[in-house]
Amino acid sequence: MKEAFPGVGKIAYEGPKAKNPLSFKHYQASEVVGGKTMAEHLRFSVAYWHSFRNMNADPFGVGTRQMPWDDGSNSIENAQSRARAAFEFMEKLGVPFYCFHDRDVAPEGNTLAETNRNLDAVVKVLKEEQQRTGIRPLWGTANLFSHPRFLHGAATSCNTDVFAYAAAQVAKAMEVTLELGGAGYVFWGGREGYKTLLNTDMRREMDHLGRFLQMAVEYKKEIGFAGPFYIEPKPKEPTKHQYDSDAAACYAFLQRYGLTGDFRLNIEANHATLAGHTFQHEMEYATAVGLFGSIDANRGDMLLGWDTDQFPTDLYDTVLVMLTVLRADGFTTGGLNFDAKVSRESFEPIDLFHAHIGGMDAFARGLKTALAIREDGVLGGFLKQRYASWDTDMGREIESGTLSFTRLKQYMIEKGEPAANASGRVEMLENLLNEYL
Ligand code: XUL
Ligand code: CO
Repeated sequence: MKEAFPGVGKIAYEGPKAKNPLSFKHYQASEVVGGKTMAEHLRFSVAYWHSFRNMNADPFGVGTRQMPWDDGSNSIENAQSRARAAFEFMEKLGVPFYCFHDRDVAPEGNTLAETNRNLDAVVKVLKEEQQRTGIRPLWGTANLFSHPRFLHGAATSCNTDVFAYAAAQVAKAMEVTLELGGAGYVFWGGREGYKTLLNTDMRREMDHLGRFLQMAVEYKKEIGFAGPFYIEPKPKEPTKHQYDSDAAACYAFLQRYGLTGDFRLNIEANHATLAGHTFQHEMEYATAVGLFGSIDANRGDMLLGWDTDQFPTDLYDTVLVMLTVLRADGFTTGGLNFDAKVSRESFEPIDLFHAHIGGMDAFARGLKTALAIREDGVLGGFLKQRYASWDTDMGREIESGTLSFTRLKQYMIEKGEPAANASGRVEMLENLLNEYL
């Protein structure tokens, strides 16, 4: 097969002073930092949908991207050569993982049976390419939102047949993810939400989604898929209110339906900001409640209120997030998936390399900076000192649940006033962080 990216070789690490834009300045896969290689720390993944299916059309114009390997048809042959182009790209870039929806990789047929056959035909090529390169899925997922049948949602549809179709589709997507050796499986609630409560029974829809996910867990055990399930929180878009709106809403939902043992969260930067949180807040919350799993790495635009899915280049963000990832002891089955698209103006195949190289270097710098901050111990020391009163007998007794209101009342009546507060030193700490960038 003709090369999809002729003239581009394997992207090499050339160091921070290199002028070659097609080189890594900071990411060196084999370099050991903080006890692990950078590849092991960061576990980069390419998103098949944005990099190989998204032509970058917008409401005002058609797609602009050049994809010379793609004939634009819905044929199996085209899907197969697209898969080969994707693997050529990922191999040259040097990432160990990719993520995909079932409908990204193979075309939909006239019936579910035909669609499943199409998927099998492309999975055969994905498998060959995986064997050739060693690249495998970080996670698979099902597209339960593009086809008009899902216009009222999938598991939360008012139509039981659509619920059944979604179940059948997820079962197949899980089988395929297992066959490809995927490390995990994602549920992003595509249209699991609503536009207006005038036509929506919220309680019933949430119960249906809960039951859907319980059935998915049962099926996972039935087929022997050992990897974790992830829910990917997002507050809005495509629906006005999505049920999985943020990490806290997902935690409540998972607890209500008895699913916390089988699910973790896939935190996406741009979804966090749409929810009115920071990327780090969502990461920190997921970590605090024991649900941190994986990351969809991207960023939004401060001035735009939708999911712009831009490549992550903000070092401040990558440092803060890597501090949380390190505090969580790093990824296990998860990783950093670039759920990001090149700009509509960046339409040439080579732009896909520039975008990913920038994202990988930004996270490599985030990792190294976060490690340096931890090594110096200044932030850690400050935190320890700030909570020092909790490391006393009284603090420990409150934390372990042995102190009551009665005793605390007695204690404070005797003491009269709490010990003086210390400054939070917000600006000093912000200045300190800037010293490391
Ligand atoms: C949508 C989104 C999805 C999920 C996978 O905003 O992030 O692409 O990552 O379905
Ligand atoms: Co995502």
